[in-house]
Amino acid sequence: FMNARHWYGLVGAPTDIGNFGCGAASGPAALRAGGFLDRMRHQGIVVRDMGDAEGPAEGTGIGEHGIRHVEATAAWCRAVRDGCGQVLADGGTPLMVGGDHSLALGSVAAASAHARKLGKPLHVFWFDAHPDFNTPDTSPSGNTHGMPMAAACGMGHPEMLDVGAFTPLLHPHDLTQFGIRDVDHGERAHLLRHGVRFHEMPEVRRAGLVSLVAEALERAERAGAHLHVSFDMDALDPEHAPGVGTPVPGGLTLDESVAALRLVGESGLTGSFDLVELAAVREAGGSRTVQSALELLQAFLRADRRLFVEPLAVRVA
Ligand code: NNH
Ligand code: MN
Ligand code: MN
Ligand code: MN
Repeated sequence: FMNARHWYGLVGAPTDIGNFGCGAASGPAALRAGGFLDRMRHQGIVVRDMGDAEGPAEGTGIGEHGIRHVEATAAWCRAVRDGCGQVLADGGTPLMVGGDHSLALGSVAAASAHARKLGKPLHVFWFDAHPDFNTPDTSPSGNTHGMPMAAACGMGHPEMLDVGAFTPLLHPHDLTQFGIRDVDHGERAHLLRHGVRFHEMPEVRRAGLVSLVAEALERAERAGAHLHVSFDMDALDPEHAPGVGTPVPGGLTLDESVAALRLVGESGLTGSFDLVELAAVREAGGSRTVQSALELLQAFLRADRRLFVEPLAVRVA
């Protein structure tokens, strides 16, 4: 009979077009070289490697409001959208490994289209030092990796709004952010105006990451949501993840992040996952950031019991 075993499909996205030169293009190769697939296989977790999405190697220049490489960003996002969309269409859960965080617009576009087809709302959990809720007119840098969540919520450059089959892809109320500690002025105004739940570090320290995540999981579960989880490596304190483009002190510990992702995994609600901004090449000599990434993914995947459901015939034999 049909073996309905749950599976994850790794979609690599080797670019740093959203923050040109930041080093995140090396993320997928670094994770594979770090032994990710073997390590999972040894634990009975099958992750299929779908290979890397492809997009422009060069930037496409600086446009209005100083926005950088928006056409190239959109091209990469479309490739990621299609790669993740294929995994979803084949019944798997996409695991997008970046690459910079602009690419989450592509994975969220795939997730949102899939959720809509199933008649489910999309909820997003965003682990990051940054909300990535800038629009071209609030962005201090013009870098598109600071913009994907505003774009997903229907605000931004037309090229970015056009990545999805429809817009908005996400209701701001259904976006929950954790680990936030570097918010731009106009960005904060947007977040507050649109009612995004963004848990900044003082609140995380007061309430605890795990309990904030548990609360958000309850909401997602009540809503019957497709949950998309997006983990920016700079959510972690630089002690645990020095190899990122924009390190910000005072971040999440590896332990609390592992505990939180374990809870997310246990919920069985996750329909798509990103791990981004892994710029291991920025870390002198070491592999601390890759090790942290491996631990996070392992914690999440091992907790997802859907991966371990054996075919019924085997269980009753
Ligand atoms: N908020 C800044 C910007 O928009 C920095 C964004 N950097 C990130 N985001 N790494 O996660 O330019
Ligand atoms: Mn980010
Ligand atoms: Mn960030
Ligand atoms: Mn809502």
